[in-house]
Amino acid sequence: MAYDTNNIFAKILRGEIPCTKLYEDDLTLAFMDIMPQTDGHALVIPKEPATTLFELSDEAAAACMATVRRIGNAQKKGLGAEGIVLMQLNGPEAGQTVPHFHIHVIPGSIADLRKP
Ligand code: DGP
Repeated sequence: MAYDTNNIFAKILRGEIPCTKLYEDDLTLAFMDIMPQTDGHALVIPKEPATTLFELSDEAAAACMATVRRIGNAQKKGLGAEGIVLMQLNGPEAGQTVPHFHIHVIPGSIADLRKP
């Protein structure tokens, strides 16, 4: 699938629309989800233009997981979260709505989610 440079996360990466930024490094950005499933629901995205996991470079995949761990640790420490749910959808058929690879980092339990 060709990467859509006008998707909302590409615009966030370019600074064209705002986000509540949690963390940023050379390869990744973490920010609050605008439609949180639970308090503290965050998203981690790579800076490289990948629509799904299957276009993502190994380097960016590793960097995303390092950032996920950083955010999850902050949720545990700052929010007292005992469980952390990771969710990652690939393709509209899976329910992916924003065509830029992202990992949901959700404090709480799978039972707390409003959508699967
Ligand atoms: P998915 O269904 O996995 O593609 O999740 C996309 C998520 O992106 C969804 O939880 C809502 C979030 N989202 C959509 N638009 C925006 C936005 O403009 N800003 C932020 N921070 N999150 C957004």
